[in-house]
Amino acid sequence: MRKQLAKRQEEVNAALEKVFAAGKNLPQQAIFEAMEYSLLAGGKRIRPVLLLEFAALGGLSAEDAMPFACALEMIHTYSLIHDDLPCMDDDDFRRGRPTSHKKFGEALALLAGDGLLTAAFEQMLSAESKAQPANRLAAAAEIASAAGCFGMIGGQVLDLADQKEKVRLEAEPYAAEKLTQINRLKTGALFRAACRGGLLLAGVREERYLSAAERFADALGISFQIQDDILDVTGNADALGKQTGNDEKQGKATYVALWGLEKAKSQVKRLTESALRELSVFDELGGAAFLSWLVSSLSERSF
Ligand code: GRG
Repeated sequence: MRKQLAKRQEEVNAALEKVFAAGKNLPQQAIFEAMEYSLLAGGKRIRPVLLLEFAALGGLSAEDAMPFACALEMIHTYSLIHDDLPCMDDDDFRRGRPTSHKKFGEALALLAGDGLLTAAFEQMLSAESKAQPANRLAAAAEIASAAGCFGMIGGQVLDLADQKEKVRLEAEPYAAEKLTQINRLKTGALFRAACRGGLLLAGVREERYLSAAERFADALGISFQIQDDILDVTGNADALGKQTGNDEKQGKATYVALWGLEKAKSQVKRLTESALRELSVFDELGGAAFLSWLVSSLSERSF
């Protein structure tokens, strides 16, 4: 299973390396350099791997799903670049390197994010793939909606508003609900897009599969975010490729601040079990053994 993940990650990396190859000798090559600097800096490639696996459940090959997997990773990378900017989280390190604005300045970092977002749509609409046009459209619409104001951007807006007001940690049920509402959008939306998008791209339209994929992604997205909060406290900066302790420094409302480490860890376990249960319906499509392994190993990740 670990080998299968490494193989998938390599396939995604190889495809991402090709995306901007044509820009290298153009007068505006600086933007291609900046986009590749963040895109090819590593990263676990979880979202594209999820998309490829859900597409495979619907019988679509990794090759034909790859433009959409790349698009999702490009959207994710744009969000990291913009989230690190001084006007947002103001972070200096990401994926083991100085952040985009530290390396290229704010203006080019902003444009690198814009360029990646735009190129993601170009990938979905024009890259070679045998996926049916109607299925490409359905998957592209799913991903667009997840990345936009009903999804990730909406979550970021709520997060910024809450950082200003400071979520009231003492009122536990209220704060946990609020945090989950934010994270369902900020983190969960791209996970949902990966899982549902992969199925839609493969032409799967049965509601029982699409809704199981959605519940799976919701549970995985929140557990991934809780684990991210835990690692900000207990993780190693070298392994994570970014500074730790940032959440506390910025006084952020996180699951660890709200619950403490032990409860946060038990919630990761509970949500992982829920995610695993949702995969059973996919036995009808040949089974999701690799996805089960992936979800379990993500719950124990240290980076
Ligand atoms: C549109 C500016 C803007 C922001 C959207 C997604 C997001 C909000 C901000 C990114 C920062 C952040 C902490 C998001 C939470 C989701 C998360 C845990 C991101 C890290 O994802 P990984 O661990 O990163 O998959 P790699 O580097 O492995 O791809």
